[in-house]
Amino acid sequence: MPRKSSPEKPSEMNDLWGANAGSRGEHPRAAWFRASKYAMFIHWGLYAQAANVWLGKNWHGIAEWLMRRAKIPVREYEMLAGSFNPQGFNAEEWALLAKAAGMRYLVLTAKHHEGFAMFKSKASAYNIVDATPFRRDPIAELAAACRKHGLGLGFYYSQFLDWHEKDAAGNDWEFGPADAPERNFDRYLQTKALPQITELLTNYGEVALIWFDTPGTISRAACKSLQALIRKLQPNCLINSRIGNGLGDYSSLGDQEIPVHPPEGLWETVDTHNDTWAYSRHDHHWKGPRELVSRLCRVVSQGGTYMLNVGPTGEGRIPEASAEILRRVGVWLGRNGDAIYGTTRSPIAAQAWGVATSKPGRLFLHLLEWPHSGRIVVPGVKVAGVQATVLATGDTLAAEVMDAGIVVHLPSVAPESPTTVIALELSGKLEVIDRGHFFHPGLPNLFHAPFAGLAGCKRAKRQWMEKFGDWHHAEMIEGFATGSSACWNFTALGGELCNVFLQYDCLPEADGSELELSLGDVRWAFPVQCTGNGHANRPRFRRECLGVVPVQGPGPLVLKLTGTDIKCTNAVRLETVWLEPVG
Ligand code: FHN
Repeated sequence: MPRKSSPEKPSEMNDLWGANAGSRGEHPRAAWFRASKYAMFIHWGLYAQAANVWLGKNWHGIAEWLMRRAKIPVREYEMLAGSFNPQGFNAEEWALLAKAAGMRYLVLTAKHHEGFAMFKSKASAYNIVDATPFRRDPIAELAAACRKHGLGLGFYYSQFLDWHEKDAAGNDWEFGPADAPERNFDRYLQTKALPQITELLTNYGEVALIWFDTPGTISRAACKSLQALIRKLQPNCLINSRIGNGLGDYSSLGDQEIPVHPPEGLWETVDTHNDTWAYSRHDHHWKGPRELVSRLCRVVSQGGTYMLNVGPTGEGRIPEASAEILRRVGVWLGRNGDAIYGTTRSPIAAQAWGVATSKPGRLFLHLLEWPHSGRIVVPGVKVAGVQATVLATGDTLAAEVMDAGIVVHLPSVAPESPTTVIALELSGKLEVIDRGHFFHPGLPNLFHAPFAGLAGCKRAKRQWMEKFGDWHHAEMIEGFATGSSACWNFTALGGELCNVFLQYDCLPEADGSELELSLGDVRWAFPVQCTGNGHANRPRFRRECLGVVPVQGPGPLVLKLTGTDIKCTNAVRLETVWLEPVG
C-alpha cells in the first residue's frame, strides 16, 4: 500500500494482496480450516503505543501504517519500544474472549511492516523481550493460553515490507535511491525473515498457519524458500495466498472484501471491527452484532472463513466496546453455531430474506431480513419432504414443499436476535431446478450489478479507500452511454407495490442525464444528479427513490434501465436497484 504502488487498477490490487492461492486447499492439512469458519485476527505492535498520534498530530485511517505515513525515521520510531510496557496484557483473557466470541483460532501479528518482533528473537534485537521494559514474550504466553483453551494459533509475518530494515522493501523516506546499490533483499530474507519464521515455528509448539501479507514484487525464489522452510519445520502449517506467486494453501481476499460470487477453493475474508487494524484512539466506529453476524453469515454461506480483527491498546487491552460486541456475537453463535461451524457453501444463491448454509440432509436459512408476509420461500428447489425448526429455540414451524419451492411459515416477530436461523431437515436429496433470480414479496429485493444482462456497457469491480487503508469494494455497471441498458430477468413469487430505489454514482459532467426505467408494462424516464467530484476509483454513491411500481406477480418479469440521454459516457455508474414494499 505504499503511495508509489497505491493501487489504481484491479491488477495492481491483486499484486498488493496476492489474492490467488496456488492450491485449492484440498490437502488434509486444510480440514480444520475448512470447518472453523470464524477466527480472531490481532494487530498488535509498537504502533498500538502511538495509537495514530505522532508529535501531537492526529492521523486517521489504519494505525499500523503510522510510521510510513508520518515518515518517521527508524531511530525515532524505535523510541516507542523504550516506553512500551503493556502491563494490561493477559493472554488468558484474550484466549477467553476469543472463546466467548465463538472464534476457533487466533492470528497475531508476530511482525508487521514496522519490523518489530512481538516475540523473543535471536535474529533481531528489535523485539519485545530485548527492546522494551516489558521483557515478556506475549507469543509464548498466548501459545500456552491457546493450547489450554483448545484454540488454534497462527502468526502474521510481513515478509516483504519491513520499514526498519534498509535491505527490505517499503522504507523509501529514509533509504532513498542513494542507498539502492547497498540494499540487498536476499540478505534481509536470510538474516531476518527466514530466521524469525524458524523461531516462530520451533519455539511455540504447533502453529496453525503463517499469514503473509503484501507480497509486492517479491521473487518466486524468495517465496519458494519461505514455503520450503514452513513445509520442513511444520508440514501441517497452512500458508495464506499473500505469500505471493500463487504458493499459498488458501486465498485471503482483499481487505474487508465480502464477495458477491462465491470464490473457488478455500478462502477467507479478513475484516476490521472498526476502520483500522491496529488500535487508534480516534476510531470508535465498531460494527455492531447485527452487522457482524450478517457479514459472518454472508461469508460462510459462500464457503469462506471470516477472520475478524481486534486492535489491542498500548497497555495490551482489547478495547471494551469491541470486546463486548464480540461477546454478543458469541452468545448468538452459542445458540446458532450449528449453522456456521462445519457447514459447506449454500446450494442456493442469496435471497431477499438472507443466505443459507448447508450440512448433509440439512439446510440452514439465515434470515438477515424478517419478512412482513409471514412466510419465506426457498425458491427453485425440489425435495421429497421438509421439517422446519427455529434453530435457537427448537420451536417447530409449519413448512411445505410447493411448486415455487420450500415454503416456511413464520411468526410475525423474529424469535431470535440479531438473526434468526431456520433449520430445515430434508427428506431425500435437495434438487436445485432454477438458479435464476427471484422477487420475494414483503421484503426488500436487491438487484446487483453483477447479475444484470448488459448491452453497450460493462461490469467493473472497484476497490477504494475512504480514509487510509479502509478498503471498500463495489461491483458496478460502467461505460453507460445513450442506448446502453442493464436488465434483470427474475421470477416474482407474488405481487407487491414497491418503491424503486437506485444506487448510483454520477460525475459532474453527466449531471442531469436521463435514463428510463421499465418493469412489466410500467415505463418512465428519470434524471440522475451529480453525486460529487469522485474520480473513477472512488465512487460517491447516492441512493434515490425513483417512484412506486406495481410488481405484478407471480411470474417472470424484466426490470430494465436504459440510457436515453447520457451526457457523458462512463460518468454514470449503476450499483444496485432495490424493489422495496411501500410499507
Ligand atoms: O498493510 C497491511 C495492513 O496494515 C493490514 O495488516 C492488512 C490486513 O489484511 N494487510 C495489509 C494491507 O492489505
